[in-house]
Amino acid sequence: MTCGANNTGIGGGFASPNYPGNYYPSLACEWFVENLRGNRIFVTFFGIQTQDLKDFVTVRDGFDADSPVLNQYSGTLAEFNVTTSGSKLRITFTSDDAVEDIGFSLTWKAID
Ligand SMILES: [Ca+2]
Repeated sequence: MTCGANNTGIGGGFASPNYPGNYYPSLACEWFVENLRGNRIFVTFFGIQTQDLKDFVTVRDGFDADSPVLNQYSGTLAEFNVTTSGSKLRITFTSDDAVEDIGFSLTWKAID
């Protein structure tokens, strides 16, 4: 199942499919976030819960599939923040074919 969205502007939010219910198996989601004024992007993850070492949230510092990985997350994490170095962000969420959890929810905003 594909999912995800393009996000532009000064702020917003999104979550894994079906949040706060469990996400679905075999996901390949891609969210793109861009601040068109060129400001950096500050992201707040309200925790992450995925099947450890099977289902991953990957945050890239740019739009490309090979943009530098800021971090890759799996398992259970408490709330935390991530800040980009530029004005573009790509977040990928992938799940394998069994065992789901609630996934993640986040907000983002442009910062000076
Ligand atoms: Ca899984």
